[in-house]
Amino acid sequence: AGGGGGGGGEAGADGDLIVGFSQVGAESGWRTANTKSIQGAFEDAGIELKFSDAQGKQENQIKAIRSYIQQQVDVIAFSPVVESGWDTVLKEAKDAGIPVVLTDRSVDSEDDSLYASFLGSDFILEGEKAGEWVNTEFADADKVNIVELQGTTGAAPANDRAEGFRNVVTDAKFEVIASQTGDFTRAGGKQVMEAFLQANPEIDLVYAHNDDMGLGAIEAIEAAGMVPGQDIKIVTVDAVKDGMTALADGKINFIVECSPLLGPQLVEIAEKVAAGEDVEKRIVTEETTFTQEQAIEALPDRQY
Ligand code: GYE
Repeated sequence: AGGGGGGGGEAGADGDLIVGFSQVGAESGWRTANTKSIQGAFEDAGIELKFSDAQGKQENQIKAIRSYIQQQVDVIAFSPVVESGWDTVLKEAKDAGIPVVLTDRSVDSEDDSLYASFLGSDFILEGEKAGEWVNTEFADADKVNIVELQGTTGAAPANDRAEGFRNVVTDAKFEVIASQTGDFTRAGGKQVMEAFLQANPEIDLVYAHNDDMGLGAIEAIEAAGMVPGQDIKIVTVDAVKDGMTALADGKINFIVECSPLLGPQLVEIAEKVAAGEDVEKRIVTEETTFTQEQAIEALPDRQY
């Protein structure tokens, strides 16, 4: 990789290429599957991947990116834990001539020349899909009390899934009576749901920004002597195996898919940008939604 001079853009054969990747952490089933997909894809391609886990901290990601710049890797990829605060370090990468690929989550930088490409889901659309199901499911209801388990504060999927949901759940009969972060973890979802249940006797629906928090909410609802999926309906995002199992069991009512299998596409993008080829600035992941019947059907072949 790199060799002398500009750092990026000088790689020859794949065997030569070095990619540095900074992962968010290991907060959810989704994240574990994402890490596996990325590590597996680079291994299959015979490309050296330097991997670091930021344990949910932006400062750790910034440190990792700076160290990749110093090591003159050919490409830097990362999944930004939060949306804001990246301009300085992205500028450092740009000045060093190292292309950056945003993976899974985006940044809110005004200057899109700071990165080569953004590969990941449309989180606003995911929130809208959850909201459309809610509109249909509660078409005949007079009043619907919703509690929301938000993802990590400041993270693109938390911001956008909240926004998308509110874009379509607009009827006056719907009220989000409580909304708090559960940090995308099962423990966080459980803890916040316990507090929601104590403070609000009438909850009709949980909107959880990921399966793990929905699974935590199920535990809290059951501990309170209620039946998840019946007494309180639950809609989540991701469609990882544990979430799909809960959906098949009727404990979750609907899941919007968010695919973590970004590895093979990331390899392709990294090879192209390292070779100085053009890539699309935005590559959107294709996704579906699941009802209980669809979950039962999909589960046997589910990879993650
Ligand atoms: O939905 C959640 C994970 O950024 C899309 O992060 C990802 C989200 C995913 O912790 O489970």
